[in-house]
Amino acid sequence: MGKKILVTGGAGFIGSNFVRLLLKEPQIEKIRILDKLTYSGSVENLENVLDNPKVSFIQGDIIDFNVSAKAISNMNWVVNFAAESHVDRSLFDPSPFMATNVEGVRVLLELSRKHKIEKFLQVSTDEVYGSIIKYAADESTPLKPSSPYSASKAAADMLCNAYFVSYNVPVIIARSSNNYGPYQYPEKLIPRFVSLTLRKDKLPLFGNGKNIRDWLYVEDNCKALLLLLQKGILGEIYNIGASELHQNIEITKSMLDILNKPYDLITHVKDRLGHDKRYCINWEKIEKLGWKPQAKFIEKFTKTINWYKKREKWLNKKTEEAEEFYSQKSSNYKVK
Ligand code: NAD
Ligand code: TDX
Repeated sequence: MGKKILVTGGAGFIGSNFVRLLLKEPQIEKIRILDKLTYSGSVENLENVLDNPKVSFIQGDIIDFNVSAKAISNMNWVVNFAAESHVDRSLFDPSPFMATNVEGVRVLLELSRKHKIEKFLQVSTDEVYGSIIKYAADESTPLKPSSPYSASKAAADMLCNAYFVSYNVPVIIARSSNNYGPYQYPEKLIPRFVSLTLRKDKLPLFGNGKNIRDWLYVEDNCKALLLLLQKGILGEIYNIGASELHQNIEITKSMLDILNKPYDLITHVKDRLGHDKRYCINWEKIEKLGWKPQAKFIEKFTKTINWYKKREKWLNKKTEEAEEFYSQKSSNYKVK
């Protein structure tokens, strides 16, 4: 029997790439997407997907119990991508992060319990470990989130564990590193900098630009998530990384090389508050299930940059909105 799957946040960056992967998977009989369509979600991200008869779409908020109940009914699996996902926005106003990323997850867990869902996959992040100056965090490393965003994701992980232990809700947690690839909203480093470069604007590198992230191609992440649904052990946590550790300044210079633009577009600006210096995770646990990232970094990074370059009109439209946040709010963190 095929599986019916609810994908929350399926109109966002990783969610829309995941739905595309599911469409190639014969085991998947039905895909239902629940998405609020916040500023970062868009049905444009689901071009050539929504007309597939396997796919249905509900616009709604995961916090809304009745909407989520309707979305979850008759499903076998739930994958939760729905989240407020941008660190800088969480520093400006944490409240929507607590609402969606914590209370929203509670609603989905409660409904998964009620509807006897077979598997609930929570898409978490390597940011829950905080800055890892040396070595690599494994799944038992204590959580030390630095931003309201990562604190909200850590809280959701704890809630998932509590629902597994207390109510046997069949939860699996995936902690992925920084994804890159198509359909990412241009508030995030790579699409933002491609867009600003094409507009001949300055590239605001936070602080000294030496912060390190582990860059994982989105398709590899999606394959890992699918594998966890198929083979992951209930109640367990799995790190998903690529061991592609690069400083932001290196990423920026490679991007400028690919676009054949000068380095003097780079401008160092005031650092992000609480800016994590380095993320690095050990992903041997998922490797033992039979997953390895396939992407060759420079090849997929170049492909990603060219994907955005070809969609300059779309990128420009999104950039107008994204830059409004940075110009009006980000240097003016709210004190509540
Ligand atoms: P995104 O911002 O592109 O997408 C989030 C999606 O969730 C959007 O479509 C948005 O409309 C939807 N959404 C937001 N609030 C909602 C709500 N209350 N109800 C229903 N839908 C709602 O984010 P992304 O980069 O695709 O991240 C997806 C998930 O992966 C998030 O949970 C994030 O924490 C996690 N993650 C992301 C990365 C990364 O590098 N992008 C890395 C690790 C983990
Ligand atoms: O304009 C910028 N200048 C800059 O120097 C932006 C947008 C970012 N940066 C730096 C900050 C980070 O060190 O680049 C790095 C990457 O920043 P983001 O793209 O904002 O990602 P990050 O904060 O690392 O978080 C991302 O990866 C983990 C996602 O946004 C999260 O949702 C995910 O959990």
